Amino acid sequence: MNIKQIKEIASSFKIKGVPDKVSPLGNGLINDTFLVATTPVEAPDYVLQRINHNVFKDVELLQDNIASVTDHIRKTLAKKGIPDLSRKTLTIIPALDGKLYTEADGDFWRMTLYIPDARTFDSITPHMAELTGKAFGEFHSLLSLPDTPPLKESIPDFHNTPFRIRQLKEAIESNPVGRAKSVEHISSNLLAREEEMTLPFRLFAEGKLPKRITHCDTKLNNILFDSDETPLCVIDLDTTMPGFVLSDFGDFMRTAANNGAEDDPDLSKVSFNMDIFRHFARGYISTASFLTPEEKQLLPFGAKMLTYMQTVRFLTDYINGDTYYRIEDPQHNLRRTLAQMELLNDIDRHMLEMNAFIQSLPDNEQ
Ligand code: GN1
Ligand code: MG
Repeated sequence: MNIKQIKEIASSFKIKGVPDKVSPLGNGLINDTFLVATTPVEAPDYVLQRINHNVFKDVELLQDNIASVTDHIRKTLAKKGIPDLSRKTLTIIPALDGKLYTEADGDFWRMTLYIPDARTFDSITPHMAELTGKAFGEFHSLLSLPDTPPLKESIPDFHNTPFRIRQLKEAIESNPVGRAKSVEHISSNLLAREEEMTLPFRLFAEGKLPKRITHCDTKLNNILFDSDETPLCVIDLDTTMPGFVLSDFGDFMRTAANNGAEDDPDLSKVSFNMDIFRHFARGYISTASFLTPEEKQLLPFGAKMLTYMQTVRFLTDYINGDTYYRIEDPQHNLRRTLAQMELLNDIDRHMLEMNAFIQSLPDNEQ
């Protein structure tokens, strides 16, 4: 794919101005993302993405979901009189034929408006974590309103822990590239925790835990911050679908409260940051007015379950021969697995402390 082709694809969307410069954007593991700068300078810039069709089988459903979410958020914020809406949620740019995506040479592409002077982070301060917690509580509140449109699952069983465990067992069983034996000490450790890690799914089946609309990829680098380091909006809405709020809370903790990197080769750098946890949790609970006592109590468990699930997913991809995540070298998924496992162990050590902190917070400070 060369620059000229990418510019041509950009021109098949309803853009203002003419595509001028194309550069790669972000570091997502699934889609390919480009910033398309336009001339004249007054014309907005755009984010063009090649959708990973291997992962997102139904592009129409995917884009309809995202449009439902962004429309709902925009309308609700507008009713509240909140200004600057094009910085507070993503704006989908339709293709010239009116569709929410376009197809070129068997690939699917989509476009959103680029939000200038905003950025993502790989680590944040406690103060920013508290503001981000508030923003997430608001995001979940907006998507818990009675007029929230129903969403479908863009990836069926995406944050379904029992399903992810089944996938790991299947990978070990079929052992397609002969790696299963070399990681048996890790897989057996993970599989021994099956009962513990599937608790929310049993509670849901018993009617004791609700599903709401959740983002399902609340990693730190999917949050856009304004130039004053306040959170603007959540991006990467691909996996927004019904789920447990503990899952979004937990995925944020997994990434923002890790003192190391998701794939850190130096395990001594990987540890859980309680200060980030406390600030985020305080912010989140202050705006998440819908939380039931069970949902609130399970928030720390979310950090554990999401880190566990990500460890299972990275290990499964390693055993399967790296068919899912973008990798930098053949050991990358193993490195990710080990780093996530290290974090999981440290989260375990902090569970009592986290639970006590959550219980000490008033239900809703609003
Ligand atoms: C993927 O594309 P990205 O980096 O936002 C993945 C998430 C994982 C994450 C791990 C659709 O997200 O579920 O948590 O990598 N997205 C999909 O870094 O599988
Ligand atoms: Mg992303």
